[in-house]
Amino acid sequence: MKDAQPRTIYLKDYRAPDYWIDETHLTFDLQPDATLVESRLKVRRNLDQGNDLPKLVLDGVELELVSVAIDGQSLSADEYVLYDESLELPVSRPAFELQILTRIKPESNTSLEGLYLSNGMYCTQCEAEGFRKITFYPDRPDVMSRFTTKVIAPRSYPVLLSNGNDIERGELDNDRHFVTWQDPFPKPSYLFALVAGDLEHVDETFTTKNGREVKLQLFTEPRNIHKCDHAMRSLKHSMRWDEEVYGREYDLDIFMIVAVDHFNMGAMENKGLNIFNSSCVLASPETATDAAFQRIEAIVGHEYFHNWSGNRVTCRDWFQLSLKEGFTVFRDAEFSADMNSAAVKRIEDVVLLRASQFAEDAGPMAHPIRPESYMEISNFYTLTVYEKGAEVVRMIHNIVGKEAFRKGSDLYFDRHDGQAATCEDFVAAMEEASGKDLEQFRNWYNQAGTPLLEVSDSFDEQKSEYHLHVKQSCPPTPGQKEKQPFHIPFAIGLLDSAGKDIPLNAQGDTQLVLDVTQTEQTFSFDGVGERPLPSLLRGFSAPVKLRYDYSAEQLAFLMSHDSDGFNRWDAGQRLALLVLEDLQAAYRAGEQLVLDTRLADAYRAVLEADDLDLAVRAKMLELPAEQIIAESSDAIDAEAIIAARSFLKQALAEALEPQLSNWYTRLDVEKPYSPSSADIAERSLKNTCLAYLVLLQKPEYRTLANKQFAQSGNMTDCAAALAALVNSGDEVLSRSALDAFYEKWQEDPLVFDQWLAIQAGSARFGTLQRVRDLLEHPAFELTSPNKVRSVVGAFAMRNFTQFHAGEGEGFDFLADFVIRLDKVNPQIAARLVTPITRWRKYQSPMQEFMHASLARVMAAGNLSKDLYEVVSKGLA
Ligand code: B3K
Ligand code: ZN
Repeated sequence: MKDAQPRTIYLKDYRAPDYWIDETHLTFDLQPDATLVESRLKVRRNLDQGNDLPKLVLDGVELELVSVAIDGQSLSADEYVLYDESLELPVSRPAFELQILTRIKPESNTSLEGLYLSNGMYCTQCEAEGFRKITFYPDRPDVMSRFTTKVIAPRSYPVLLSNGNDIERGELDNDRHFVTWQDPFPKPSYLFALVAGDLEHVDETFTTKNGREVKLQLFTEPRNIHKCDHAMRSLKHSMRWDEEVYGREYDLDIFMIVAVDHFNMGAMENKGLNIFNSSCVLASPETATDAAFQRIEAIVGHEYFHNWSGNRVTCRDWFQLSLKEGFTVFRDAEFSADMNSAAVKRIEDVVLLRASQFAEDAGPMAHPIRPESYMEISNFYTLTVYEKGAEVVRMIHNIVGKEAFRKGSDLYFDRHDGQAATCEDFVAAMEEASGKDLEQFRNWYNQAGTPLLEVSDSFDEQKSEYHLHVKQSCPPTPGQKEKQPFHIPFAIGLLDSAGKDIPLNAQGDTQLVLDVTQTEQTFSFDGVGERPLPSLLRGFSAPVKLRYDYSAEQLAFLMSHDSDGFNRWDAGQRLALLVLEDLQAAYRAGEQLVLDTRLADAYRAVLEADDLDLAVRAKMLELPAEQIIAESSDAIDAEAIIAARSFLKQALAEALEPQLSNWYTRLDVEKPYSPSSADIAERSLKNTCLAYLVLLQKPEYRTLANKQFAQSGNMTDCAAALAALVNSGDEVLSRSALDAFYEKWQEDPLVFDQWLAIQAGSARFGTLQRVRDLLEHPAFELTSPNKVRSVVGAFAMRNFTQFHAGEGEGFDFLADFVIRLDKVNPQIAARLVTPITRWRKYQSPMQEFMHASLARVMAAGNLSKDLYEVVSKGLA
């Protein structure tokens, strides 16, 4: 176990490494309980750090050291010092060869970091600090080395993979064989990977723009081999897209993807050998939803794009994580936007940001996209580093423009190819290529918290002048009381009374990106003939909260007239939030809740409009999630939020029944499945309508849902119908549909996970008792992050209604579960505990319940470093 109080690491303490490792030669002799790892390192003093020869300190955790030798001379135990998490070696020459033999136990590694077994397959996860669980090494991203890896295993593991190109293979005694891999590109240890198993593969080739033939291989367990097509197609699209949009070409002869069931996150970009959570790569129409198809395309793209933004140019230290993650999320978002509906992609990303990243920014773990300190780096793979990081890159794109952005990215890649770079290097390249001053913009890298833009306006009829007054502020976050003003690109347009865009300058531009740089600023527009209605923060041009005193009528007007598709959707969200606020107030005052007909009229207009694409229409009919409503209030009143939102959903279903049912009937047509955006849009609108209709408690709609459940040939329609039934409140119908689904799909772990998540995530069905029962299901595994996320994640993070029900029983359950999980998988435990660390934002008595549960976790003692950091900051 770890120290009671883990050490905090600071960015300001960064020092370049004392030694470089020019070559790394590894030999793995794989055994479940005793894998031998031999490592031969060519070590060289980093002379920039001095001419002396300090001790060589290597990272190493939970390793058995078998032997260590320098230039062929074995060291005796008194010549080195072995600490809990490091090995200190004497150095007498500036360059030498170091040979270390260690023994590890993959079969008992449930943390899923380092080398472990998943369904009998060996695989690795080294980012961020997993390599130190494989062998002693300077496990830091600025030490880049050329790796050669020999994998030895019994022949019952026919597939043996590592990074780079396969240079030798052969047979050995005792029914064993080996394959040797060589990666010509220097890389940090976090990009190392190894896989060994009884796997099948599908193969394709891709010819790069310069005519290089690349072999593409996707490996899975034999039972899943029919689920690889979509990922393979997505990979080819990604490779082409990166050539066309960023001029980036693939650089090895082979690119491999392996699907594994036990994985802590979505996927990992190991050089030439990406390892994927099977849920993020395997899909067939019968077993995967549209959302899964789109997620796969995005993640395959994301990992592939890392080959340049992450691998060829990597990070100097983990504080720079957003350098590769924020940039790569931006790249994958643009890729998805190009492959599908750009408007829907933007809406989904903003929903994620508002529902979850804003909460992170307002919580006890708030950190800038480049954090200043951490105890456990795994805790900083956050929505802030990833999603807000991507928004920061998007803002640079908005400020410098498309062409200069491309020049800047070319400069960045060329200048830092083969290096470990910093966020500053990225901004400097963008600044140089564009000639724009990004000095103040750098505050986005240093300051945490979500800025607030408070906007008011005035109109001088006589002078035909319109003024926008903008005030920016940012709430204090842990360790940062005062904030400097941000440079905020603020995209706006002005609508006339007919709903048309007003020209804003002599060039006739109808949209401008205003540079908000001061705490208070006024922007003036002349030649404006009538008082306009402003359309603000178009396309969500910056990750900020916007306050402007729109009336319900103005929002309804924007919903049907704004030329910016994103803002049409956003006006609907704002209108719904206004209505929900009034409903919450009425609920608290004990008054009867009544539907605001202005919202019903606006939603009716959405259903009846003839100029709206179906996917955006579906999004416009979705009420803001409870988390978003919560985020917009200063003190969260969970009970009032739940009451208001569920009333509103029901009331809208009643008010819009004819239109909803009309759309459902129009779209309920049999056709072969395709994950094209047009078909996804149709299914999305159809299932949105169904979800409303089943709330009406009418037998005909339940029959519809039942029919769709029984007859649909694709998982999107099947799962949507099941969720509708489970949310309908009809216990008998829900049970029988769930049983039928289970009967059919129990052998497919990915579908079984959906069965778990639909129950644990249901506002009606996912009660605490049901969740407890699911944990007892024979197919539930505590060692599988996918299963844990499907039950406990779905309940605590996505089932606002049931998680907050009662008197904190859900919080206590979460605390107990997290304490238990911490012994198995600390990374996942630390993630799951987050909801109860946000107790300060809640009203009494919810706040006290949450705090008590969180305190119980701390009191359990002996916490992992991961969990300790999150809980201690949550209690501070
Ligand atoms: N780079 C990995 C994340 C690794 C997380 C380690 N705790 C996946 C990705 O962002 O592409
Ligand atoms: Zn990534």
